[in-house]
Amino acid sequence: MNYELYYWPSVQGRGEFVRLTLEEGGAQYRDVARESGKGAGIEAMMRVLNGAVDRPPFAPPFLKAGRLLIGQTANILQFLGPRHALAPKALAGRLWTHQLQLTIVDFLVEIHDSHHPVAGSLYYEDQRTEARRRAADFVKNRMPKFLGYFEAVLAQSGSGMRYLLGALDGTSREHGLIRPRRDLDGGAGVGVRRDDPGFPGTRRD
Ligand SMILES: N[C@@H](CCC(=O)N[C@@H](CS)C(=O)NCC(=O)O)C(=O)O
Repeated sequence: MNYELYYWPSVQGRGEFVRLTLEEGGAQYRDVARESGKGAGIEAMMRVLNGAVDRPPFAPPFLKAGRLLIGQTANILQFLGPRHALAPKALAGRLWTHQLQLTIVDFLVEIHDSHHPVAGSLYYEDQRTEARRRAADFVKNRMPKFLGYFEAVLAQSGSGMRYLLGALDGTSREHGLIRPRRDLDGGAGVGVRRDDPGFPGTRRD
């Protein structure tokens, strides 16, 4: 199967969850918006987002897999995981994996919102005062709660604190945790200029 990943080319963002999973699964894929030429680039991605398909996604990332067009990061990972032996096949394990990924997505949103508490369409510099208040609460209450939860899951996974899913090495969900860590280390969201035309909040002045 040749996949087509669509995501904003100038940031890692949520696209990286999908990219890492495809890489780990050894899948062949095109990173369409990062390519240039006919049928590629941001224009190709915007055509899909603007409804040139039957079931348009709301936002990137989205993945074409044959005739399927799949949006929502956790949904894409839920599709890819079992296909590439990166997630359990049994229902209970799949649901648990998906549950963890959805919790990671919640965490990611809160990380993002601590830098953009007023609006995602405004730069961090335009909401610095509110961000300071929000970040203080995030650091005091929310971050320890999320990280404490993931540590507790790691501790009971029987993998020596290495994998949330225990015996399954290198699963797509482990990538889920890598991504927020990069954000917490000062990556996406902290005043980053996202200059892709069409990116929500891209300011032209
Ligand atoms: N819940 C979606 C969120 C997708 C999302 O917010 N994508 C961002 C880039 S990381 C975007 O381009 N959003 C456009 C918008 O919200 O208008 C997911 O997890 O995939």
